[in-house]
Amino acid sequence: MTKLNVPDMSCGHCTAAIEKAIGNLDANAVVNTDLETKSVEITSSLSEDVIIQTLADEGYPATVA
Ligand SMILES: [Cu+2]
Repeated sequence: MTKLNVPDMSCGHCTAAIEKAIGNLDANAVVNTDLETKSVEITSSLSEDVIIQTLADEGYPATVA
């Protein structure tokens, strides 16, 4: 499980975009977003580096929590 801080995640559109981007790469990924803490927990076969790069490409820079 990878836990990330995603400070620019601010609404349902953001969480949907993040879930979709990860889901496009790993259909079996489990993505739990939390707007209150601006954090995302991802359980996936994707590497942490790939996940962070994917979120950055979507416009959501992320750091490991
Ligand atoms: Cu948003």
